[in-house]
Amino acid sequence: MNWRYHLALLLIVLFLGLPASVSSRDGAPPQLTIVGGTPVAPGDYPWLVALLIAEITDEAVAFCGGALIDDGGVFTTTQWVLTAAHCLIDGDGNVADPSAIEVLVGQQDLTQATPAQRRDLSEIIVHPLYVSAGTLYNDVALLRLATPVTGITPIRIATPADSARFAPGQTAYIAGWGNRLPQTGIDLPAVAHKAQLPIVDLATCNERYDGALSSIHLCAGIYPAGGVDTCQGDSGGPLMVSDGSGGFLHAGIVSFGTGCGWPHFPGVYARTAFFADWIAAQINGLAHVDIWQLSPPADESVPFHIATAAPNTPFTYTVLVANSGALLLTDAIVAVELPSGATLVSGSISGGGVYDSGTNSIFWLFDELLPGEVQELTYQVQAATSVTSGEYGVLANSDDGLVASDGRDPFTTVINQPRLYVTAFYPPEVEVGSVYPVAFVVANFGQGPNAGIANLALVVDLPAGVTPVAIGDGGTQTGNEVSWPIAALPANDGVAKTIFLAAGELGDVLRITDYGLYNGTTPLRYGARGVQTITGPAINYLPIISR
Ligand code: 4AZ
Repeated sequence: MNWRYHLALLLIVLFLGLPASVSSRDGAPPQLTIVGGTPVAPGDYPWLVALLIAEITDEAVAFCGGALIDDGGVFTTTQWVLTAAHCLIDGDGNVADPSAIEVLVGQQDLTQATPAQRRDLSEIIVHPLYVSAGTLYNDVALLRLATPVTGITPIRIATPADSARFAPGQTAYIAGWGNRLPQTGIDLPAVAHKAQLPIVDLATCNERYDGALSSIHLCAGIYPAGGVDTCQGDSGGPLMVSDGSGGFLHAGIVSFGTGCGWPHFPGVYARTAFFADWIAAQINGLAHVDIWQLSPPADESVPFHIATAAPNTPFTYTVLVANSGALLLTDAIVAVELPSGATLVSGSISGGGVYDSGTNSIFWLFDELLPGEVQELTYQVQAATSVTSGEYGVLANSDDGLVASDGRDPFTTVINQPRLYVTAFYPPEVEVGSVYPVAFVVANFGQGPNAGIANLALVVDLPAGVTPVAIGDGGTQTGNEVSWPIAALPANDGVAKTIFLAAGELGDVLRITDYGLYNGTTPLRYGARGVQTITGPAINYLPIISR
């Protein structure tokens, strides 16, 4: 039995049979949110569209947003909507049928939608490397309308050359039909809402998303205060920035976030500029190729982005190669340099790849890659200390000539070092008058003899006015901070630290968004998600009276 199993048992025990008591409350007042927005007026963002459930024809029911994008031809005519992949894919990975979706164009008010504004789709194109693994990666899709829209201004998509326009601190604009009251329920407006907020530095944002984000993501929010954000229902819609001459650029696609408008957790967007050439390839029917190398954890209970290994012990690299364009690719060459310090495990290369010691690289050749085809290639290496992926890339031939990709951010596998992860478990709703636990779980996913760590403290900032009924596991409270010393956390181990809080009154919201691990006063790792509990009604059981 490993510690994760113990943890699961512990959590089950925690949420059963708790003593009930009544005590005072303190919850944040609900905020109006897109989160924090105001109604869109006609003409504000003419390119803003809603994705509608096609089979509901007596009203316009929006489930996501999107944007009409410039196709490079006549500016006021386009057939293309840019949106998020996760709007179109169900939990089993099935892509929606185009006939199930309509796009509402030129109308910010769902109650005023006319049949002529409800447009059919002819095609859905989802990025072939879309991954949903806690964090969303490559959350990008295009919708081709059955007939072009004319007379509506589309938005131009940002390219890497525009990067100063969506640099940290720049003002961005968001709009959509998403939830305005995520703290306490669902309030989906009929009229789209809009707001403005700054772009947040990726490294700062990544502190709160546990390092899972990369340069294919973009964050926006008021940091650390929160209060303005996109939310459920805004997904797929545009994050816009100034183009410097009175217009807008499409800089991000609403993708995900922890909560909506929460302190410390900016909203996360797919970075449009990263996908600009992929988008252009779909619109123009061009060749395109993608490659992405990852070192996923062997154990499925470990978050996808955490890659650790023990010293001199084999672990697997996965290389995803996609024909992400519209044309057949031939004679594709995939080259992956081994990380410096790593040695190849003999016989571990999949799919006919060949190791060349002169270049310390593995090469795979493919006679043909069909449009949409994804090849998953693997090999194993081992190393004494942490390694970062070497150069990798793919080159292929097409009717457009050669196409190439250098892949994504390099990926580090942590070897023989601690890799800390902090998260929280809590009931989403609690009964009025009850006492309930919030368990903060600290895990060290590091592997190897030197991967343990000592002298940690878990520190939880409680919202003003919250007084724990009890603090378990040796924690102490000073002001609004509860802290637990953790003398040592061995490799591949974890602990839970629990506070017991009192539910307030019906509709109260309690949210803890700032907790993390410290070494002295140095923050090592912040909590990977926030805590939010909502107080529900107490259930009163009538006594059974026997006659
Ligand atoms: C969503 O689930 C979602 N706060 C969209 C945006 C954000 C969170 C969730 C950002 O569609």
